[in-house]
Amino acid sequence: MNIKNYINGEFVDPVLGNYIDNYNPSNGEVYGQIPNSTSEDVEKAYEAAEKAFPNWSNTTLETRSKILSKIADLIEGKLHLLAEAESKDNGKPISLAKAIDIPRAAANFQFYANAITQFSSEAHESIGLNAVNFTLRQPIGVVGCISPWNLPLYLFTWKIAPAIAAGNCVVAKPSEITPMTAFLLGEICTEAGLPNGVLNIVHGLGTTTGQAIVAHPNITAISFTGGTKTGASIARIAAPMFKKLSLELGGKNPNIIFADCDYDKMLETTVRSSFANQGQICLCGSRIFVEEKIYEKFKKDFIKNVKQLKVGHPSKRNIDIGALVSKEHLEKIESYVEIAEDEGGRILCGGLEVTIPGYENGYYFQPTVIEVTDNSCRVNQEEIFGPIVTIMPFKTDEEALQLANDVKYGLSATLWTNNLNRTMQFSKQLHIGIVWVNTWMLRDLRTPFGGQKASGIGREGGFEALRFFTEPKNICIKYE
Ligand code: TXE
Repeated sequence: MNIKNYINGEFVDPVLGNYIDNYNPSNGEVYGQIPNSTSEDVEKAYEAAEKAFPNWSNTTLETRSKILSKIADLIEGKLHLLAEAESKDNGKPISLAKAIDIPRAAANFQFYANAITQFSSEAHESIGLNAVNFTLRQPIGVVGCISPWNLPLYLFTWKIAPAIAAGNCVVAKPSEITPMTAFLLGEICTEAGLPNGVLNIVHGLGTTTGQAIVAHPNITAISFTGGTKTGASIARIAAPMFKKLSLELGGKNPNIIFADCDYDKMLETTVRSSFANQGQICLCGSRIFVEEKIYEKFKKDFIKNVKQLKVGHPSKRNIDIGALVSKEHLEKIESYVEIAEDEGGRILCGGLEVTIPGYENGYYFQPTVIEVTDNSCRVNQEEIFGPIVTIMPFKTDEEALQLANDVKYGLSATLWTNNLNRTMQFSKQLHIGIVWVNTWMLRDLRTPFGGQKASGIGREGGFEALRFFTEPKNICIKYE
């Protein structure tokens, strides 16, 4: 199936007529083409957005809210279609797309349909000076949203929903590796009555289409989720242009397990937090640190459970792990097994490609557990972003905290303990954006979402995203 750009409410070919192949990771075959848009297409998208902005930014909150709700309903109504498209494009189990990705995309729109009606600004009376200040929170104008391949519609809509709820018009680009559900979203937005030009979707490579969005002089805010290196290159272009930036980047998250935890719950959740979505979630706990007292027991039980995970074709019902997103990514994952071995890591299970009969050219890999003895090794310091986790023992709270923080990333951490003092000490001293205690990836959309250090700048979620997508202006009125 061939995809087109969605500009001004219409599906259009790219101006220069260039296309790139779209692969199905489950069998390695090309199953469609997508535009490789250039700055000419981005310009057209920008013009449509700019034209739509005066009306959309003056549309009542009630009307905006109704349209966003309608988009949410339509996404829910197309659950099966969208889940199938996501699974085919990305390689993730269809059951996962149905249970998580697509419902969450609907929830993103529903959440911001509600949130925008509750968003308010502040007033400050300057007592004794006969003046009153109030803050106008105005939409920015035309904003850029760029998203990755791991949770395609989920993360695409996580940016678009607050951007349009706040009254902006958007030029958005999904990952070229997983463009399909973004393409389908265009039709849904038209059906929901979103005015033409409010959302424009351009497809293409990061270095052409993505860069053209970032470098566009009049797209003055960029919300990006993706790799840390890409984030840095975006910042290099955007910073001298003084653009507002939200960068949601990689993670190398610690999963810290103490002997006093609820063991069974921890074990089950740790299997999930290690390998959900083939380990391709920036929040996966890829460095597992276990208190020495229970280390050997954990190692045995964890490996037993991991070995039971079934790798298979994403459309099959009884599988836990689908295909990796691309051949390049599969090769990257494989290279890390070699790196680990060279550095003295012990492969406790997995480590090999999997061949699925009938789908021999698909990108399948075993869930892999590596025992390491030194946190400074590359498999513990670099984001692998696949079905590979490391395990390592620790003795004291201080040591665990030091290991957890000793990495350039700072996105999330999971802590397993029933000790309240320890919970508070770790929560305060971890250099990260999100701490989960005795759970993983439990999301409340009102909470601030994002990381510290090389995991990015800015926060998404709740009112944080509405603050990002608005410009605060102080008005000071003096009276007599
Ligand atoms: O991400 P990229 P990739 C990490 C993970 C993964 C690595 C690379 O470690 O292995 O990043 O993945 C667009 N200007 N994460 O290559 O390249 C690109 O087209 C503007 C973590 O897919 O960062 C896509 O739409 N845009 C992550 C988006 O940026 C550019 C999720 C992300 O692509 C661009 C995914 C440029 N110069 C990968 N270059 C997470 N934190 O969730 C690329 N893009």
